[in-house]
Amino acid sequence: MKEQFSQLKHIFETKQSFVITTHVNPDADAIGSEVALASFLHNKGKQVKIVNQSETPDHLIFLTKIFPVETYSSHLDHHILKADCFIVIDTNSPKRFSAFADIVQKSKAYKVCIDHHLEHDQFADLYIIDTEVPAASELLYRILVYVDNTSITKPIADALYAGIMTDTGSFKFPKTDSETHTITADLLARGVNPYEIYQEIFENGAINKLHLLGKALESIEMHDNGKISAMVLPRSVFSETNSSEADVDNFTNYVLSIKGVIVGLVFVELSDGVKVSFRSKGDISVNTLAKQFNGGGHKNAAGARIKGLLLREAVNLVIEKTKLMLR
Ligand SMILES: [Mn+2]
Repeated sequence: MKEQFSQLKHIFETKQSFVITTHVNPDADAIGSEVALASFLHNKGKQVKIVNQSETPDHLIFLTKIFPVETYSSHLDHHILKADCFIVIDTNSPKRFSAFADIVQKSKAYKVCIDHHLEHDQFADLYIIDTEVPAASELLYRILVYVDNTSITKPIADALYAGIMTDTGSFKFPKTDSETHTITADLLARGVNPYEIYQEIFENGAINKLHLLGKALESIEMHDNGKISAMVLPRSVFSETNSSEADVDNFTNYVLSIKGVIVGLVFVELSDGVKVSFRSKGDISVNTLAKQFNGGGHKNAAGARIKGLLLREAVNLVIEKTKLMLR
């Protein structure tokens, strides 16, 4: 890993203009690591742009005060095409920024991928991937410390903390280790106020999101003698509660909260298919399950998008495959 770190340090020193992106429907780890990296490079006198496929969700807009985030439209193509360096963070597949993946491919920019997910696509010149870290923000922290330990300002620390806190499920998911806490301690020493970040992310919700949650909890079904739970959200619940797919954020926690459940599934009907989130406890790997549906992710958390099936058909199929896997 030190080899890649030193290569990236060289890139930071020699390139002038950077474009940074992340995955569709970005979470706090995605936006947090983007704005931390952008701010770091900007403070080094670099030209930096963050361009995302999706809009920033409301509860993460506070992070864009650290560094602005632009939503992709074709007028940004020339920026992407002429950048010296293109950095993808918190995803390793151009499919997850498909709106401008072809422009990125055309661009002669040096391409870097910084991520913590399994099985990356071939598109970058430099991969810095550690699937053992719970958050891309934690990996980015290690990179920034390596490049210039003194340049992690309070706003950068805030952004990294937001990413680590949320991707570890508030420091409880299996990959949270002493290293995570050591890093978090250092971020606090740099001025992060945990309650401030918590408040921004978790105490700024809208009532419609709670109404959506109510309907989502009611929808939970149990299968395979209580080993599998499934939350099923048809499009109608979003119009009924005046909410959107982006509001489904942390609902996966609830399907796993049930005693005896080892695989939790969340199904969201999209305009062009069904989004499935897979979660598991302990040694059960849902990544292999997600792969059967052209998805992927981590051992205990993965996702896929199923096209060409109605919601109920997708639910039945995934539950069948999950039962088979558990057999
Ligand atoms: Mn992440």
